Amino acid sequence: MLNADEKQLIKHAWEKVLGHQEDFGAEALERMFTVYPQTKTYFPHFDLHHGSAQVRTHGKKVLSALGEAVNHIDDLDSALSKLSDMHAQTLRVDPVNFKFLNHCFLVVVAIHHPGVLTPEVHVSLDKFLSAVATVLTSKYR
Ligand code: ZNH
Repeated sequence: MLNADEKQLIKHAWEKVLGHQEDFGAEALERMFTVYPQTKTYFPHFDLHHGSAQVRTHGKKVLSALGEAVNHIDDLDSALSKLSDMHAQTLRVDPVNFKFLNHCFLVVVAIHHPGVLTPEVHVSLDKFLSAVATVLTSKYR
């Protein structure tokens, strides 16, 4: 999984996300809904138009959860345990969609902080996001 250097790179890169959780989260979601429209089926109860307050609120929740995961990077299983239950038991999001959201989030970081996303940071963040997705889909059956 993630080695000590990669964990440091992630913590450092995350500082660039702090203060922008709502913007970056909403932007990642909006990209996901546009580029992978099948993902919209999980949000029939949301207004998905550009600037939607619901998307902004949800984007902030998702990025705050990711921030918590960064803070507990050595223990993702327990840090994400409740969310993992929720995604497995209630939301039942097809795991492929996590890859879509992760990709969109990386694009958002690249746009806003091109200098931050060196290949080393890119691979570290990619591994981290995959690890989070693995935990969130680990209780599916
Ligand atoms: Zn999810 C919800 C996170 C992915 C879908 N999420 C949610 C929340 C959170 C999250 C935090 C909230 C919870 C509460 O409220 O408590 N997610 C998350 C993360 C991730 C995710 C971190 C990765 C990274 N999701 C996802 C995907 C999808 C989803 C991919 C699809 C596509 N979610 C979802 C839904 C919900 C959630 C549908 C619910 C919403 C509402 O509000 O209704």
